[in-house]
Amino acid sequence: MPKRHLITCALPYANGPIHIGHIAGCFLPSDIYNRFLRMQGKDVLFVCGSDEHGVPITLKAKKEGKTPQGVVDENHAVISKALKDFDIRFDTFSRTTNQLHHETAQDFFKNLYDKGVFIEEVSEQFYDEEAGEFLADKYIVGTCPSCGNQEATANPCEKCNRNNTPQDLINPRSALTDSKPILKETKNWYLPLDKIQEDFLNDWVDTKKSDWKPSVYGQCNSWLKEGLKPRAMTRDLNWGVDVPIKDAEGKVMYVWFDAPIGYITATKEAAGEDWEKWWTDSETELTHFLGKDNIVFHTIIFPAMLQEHGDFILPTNMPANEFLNLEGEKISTSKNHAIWLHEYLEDFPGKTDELRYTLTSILPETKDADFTWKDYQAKVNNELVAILGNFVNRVIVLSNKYYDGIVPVGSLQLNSTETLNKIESSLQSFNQRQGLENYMEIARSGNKYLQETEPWKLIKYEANAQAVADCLYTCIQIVKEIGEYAQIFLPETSKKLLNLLNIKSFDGEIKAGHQLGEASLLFEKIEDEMIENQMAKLHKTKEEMTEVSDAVEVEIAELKPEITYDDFIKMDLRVGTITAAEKVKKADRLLHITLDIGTETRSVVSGIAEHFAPDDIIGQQVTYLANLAPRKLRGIESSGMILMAEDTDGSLKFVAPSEQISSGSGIT
Ligand code: B3M
Ligand code: ZN
Repeated sequence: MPKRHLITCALPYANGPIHIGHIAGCFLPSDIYNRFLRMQGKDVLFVCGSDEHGVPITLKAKKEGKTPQGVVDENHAVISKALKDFDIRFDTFSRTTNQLHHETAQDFFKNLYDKGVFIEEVSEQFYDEEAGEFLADKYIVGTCPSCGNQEATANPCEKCNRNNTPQDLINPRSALTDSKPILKETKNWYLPLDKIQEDFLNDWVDTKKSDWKPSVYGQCNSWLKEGLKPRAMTRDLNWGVDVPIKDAEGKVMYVWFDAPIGYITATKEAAGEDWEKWWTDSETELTHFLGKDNIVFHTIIFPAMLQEHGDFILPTNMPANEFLNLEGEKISTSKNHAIWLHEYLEDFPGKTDELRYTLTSILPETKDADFTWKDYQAKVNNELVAILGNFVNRVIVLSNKYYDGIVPVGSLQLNSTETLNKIESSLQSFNQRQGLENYMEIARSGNKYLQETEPWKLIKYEANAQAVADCLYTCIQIVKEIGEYAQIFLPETSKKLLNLLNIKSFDGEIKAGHQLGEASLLFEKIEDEMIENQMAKLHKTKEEMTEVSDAVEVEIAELKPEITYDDFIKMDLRVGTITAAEKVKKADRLLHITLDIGTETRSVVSGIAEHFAPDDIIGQQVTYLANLAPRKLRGIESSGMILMAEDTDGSLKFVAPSEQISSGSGIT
């Protein structure tokens, strides 16, 4: 049994706010584990912070005309507020731009350097002479040798996905000055992972096979099988932690070197002088929570660093989660296909437990999972409201009715020890979804017991008085257990239950004679409208993104590349006549049009609602592209496309035959 537990949650990268994918990946699982251990009276420290270095932040700053510090200040504020409002209960939420962190990371680096751990290696890197700076890979733009994309950066080409090194790019340019970079020699410090693998990692990882999740062990093992290579721990960059050795002016640490040291910094912040025992005493159990994209750093690189340092303990476990999708699609920050935590909190005030519940019930523990708003609504309405909330409410209402809210003298008729044990063993083995299932079992069995006992029938006969008292006494104890274990899964609800039961803590039984609090509902139903609004919000951002790209195409008046006659005749262009039109609900730009094309009628959704009133265009003849693949817009099937001409002022005109002709006439 470890004496104490240090829990870390992967540091969110401060280049943007956090979304439900991050929450399901590590924030919620780590918070649940923390609450669980604390409830068991364990000595726990739970730390996190913002990860504020690295190239993406400098790029974002450049793009937005801000300083990197400005970018991370803004994001740190949004992230830390949202996590706090969401009841994620860190002991400290630090940041890697803090002075203390720079010192901690530098001490660490210096320790390895003094021991001669690093290999120094000179290599040729691109250098921008105008800016006087070495260029990180992401700062080098050029033409992709495979697809000709002129704006390709190193790493996967955005158009064709080819994995380009900076040297692969044709005509490389600097993203800083647009000038042509030269190759210049530079020295960097490498962690000899190949050697550390031989000396330590192979054996250490081998001992973890039965403890780590198969996905974590498997990923780690496949890296080891491939054979590790030395990895540079320094970068030629001016944003990060300065490398504290001479010879290294103008260099900073690799962001993945300093970021995990952030866990140590955060511990120092939380525990003060007492920090060392959390990192050096072998009786501390260190558990890292993270998403699957961070596995290699937590199973290989950070343990290698810790091992080489020598003073610190190694992690025991790192139960990484898979990814969460949204409405069947990958969450995408760039496409804004996401539910941002700070926005959820604004749109659903007081409903943190509703989101915690839904996300816990679908945590991507063993495979990717999917969040849908419909599912959220169903889980809240059919489970939180109908099962948990309903049971608690019935118990309080009946107690008030029969006993004026005073706990009757009764004996316990139902024992939930087995269920409680199940919750604990599930949580102990990081099966949190299962743990939540087990938790709901308390309320389910309470409901069932109440339904079967039917105190409302028993109460009619004086002879049943004790049976009614036993029933309500039992149910009140069950409500208490629901409240107690809500501290792990539904923290706001647990606070409400303290009030409902009029108690200060969940310790011990609720004794006969105790006065309960006033009845009030724990959860409200989620109405269809709230869900529709959220769906519309998701669609709207998507449409806006498409509009932006459309708009760019209109502005570029350049001729498009030549096509062949064969290309042209692939298009089935014909005349159509509009026979009906109506506005699409909650979409300002869209009209749903019925089009007669001679052989049949077609349903077309067209983005012209801001230009034409539905009634004015009935009978209008149009040019129609009939063989464009159909798609759904706002749930309405849209086949083909009505072609429009756009004037320089942005107004739209139909492209129509000069005189009325038969619907379906071909255009050639
Ligand atoms: N910042 C998570 C990410 O943004 C990364 C975690 C660091 S944990 C030391 O991918
Ligand atoms: Zn390409």
